[in-house]
Amino acid sequence: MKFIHIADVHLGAEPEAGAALRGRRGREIWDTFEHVIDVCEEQNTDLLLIAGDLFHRQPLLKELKEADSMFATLNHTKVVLIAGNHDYIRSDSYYRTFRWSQNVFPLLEETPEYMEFPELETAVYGLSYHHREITEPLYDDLEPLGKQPFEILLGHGGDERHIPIDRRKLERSGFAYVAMGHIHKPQALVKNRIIYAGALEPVDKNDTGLHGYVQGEITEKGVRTRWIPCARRSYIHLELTVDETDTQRSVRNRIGQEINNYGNDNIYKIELNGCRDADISFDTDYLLQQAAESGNVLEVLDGSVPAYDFERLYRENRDNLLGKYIDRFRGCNEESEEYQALCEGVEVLLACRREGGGAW
Ligand SMILES: [Mn+2]
Repeated sequence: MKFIHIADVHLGAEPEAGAALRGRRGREIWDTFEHVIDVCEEQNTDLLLIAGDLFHRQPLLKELKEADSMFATLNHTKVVLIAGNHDYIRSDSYYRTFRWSQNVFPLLEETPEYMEFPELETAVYGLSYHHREITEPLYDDLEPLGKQPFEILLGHGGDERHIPIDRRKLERSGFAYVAMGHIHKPQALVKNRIIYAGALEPVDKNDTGLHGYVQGEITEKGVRTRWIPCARRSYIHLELTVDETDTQRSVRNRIGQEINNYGNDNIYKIELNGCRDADISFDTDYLLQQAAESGNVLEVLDGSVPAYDFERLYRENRDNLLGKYIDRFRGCNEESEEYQALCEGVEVLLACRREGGGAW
């Protein structure tokens, strides 16, 4: 029995993407979803498992129709899905009345139910969210009923407010495979057995790293899985360490090079750190605007500190507040928070002196 397991597709989301991609990310999520449907068709996949949050919020009727029209193209694959905390079954949800294509089997009850596929010797268990939050550990005592040789649990949650799970209980429960959703970072809780497919496409700037789906096969010998990255773009948090030789121009050029190295299709958050020349300051608006020429950039943050000659500053200011301030930090390690406080304090004191005409 060959399956593909996806989760947290969040159709209908419009993730942050930077000026050049504004309004396009939402479409890309649909395109990647369609790509997975095409893969199911090409590979004759038996089951497509969708572990919740197929939609980003209450699905519109046109969104259900759009998704179902893709499922309807599948000649072989059967689709099983549950609703997660984002697309939970509200009292007025279109999920309640929608008529799916005949190869689609939604498990929309609030309590566990199962769907049997005798021709695949498989049964799939699951339940759907009817509220935004479920704090009871509903999966902890769930056990397969032995209806079919291969029994799968489709689950969504795993944090405190969304069906907390006990990994060991779940491991002992007897399901051949547990297809999890909700945590956007792909990960295996138990190798080949309990897996978070991760968000199909990153939907938030903190969904860094690669995204994709799980391809698996269940035989009498057990389960084998492979994780396939397929997302169109990644969010990358880029840290750039500056030193005393850097200027606005050199940092601009280095950001451009980094974006070229990591890929112009990706979406960046850039943070400067390290010690800059004390006479240089970086204009982050300018750097953001320039970086946008090379790629998709959400923000440029400047966390660099000026590299002061503290000994000289101390000698020149030993009788005033600046000198006394520097003296308090004598001997602190350059990697420490104290050093950070020293740099930032000196920066403020010097700025005050410039603006205030010299007196503290
Ligand atoms: Mn979720």
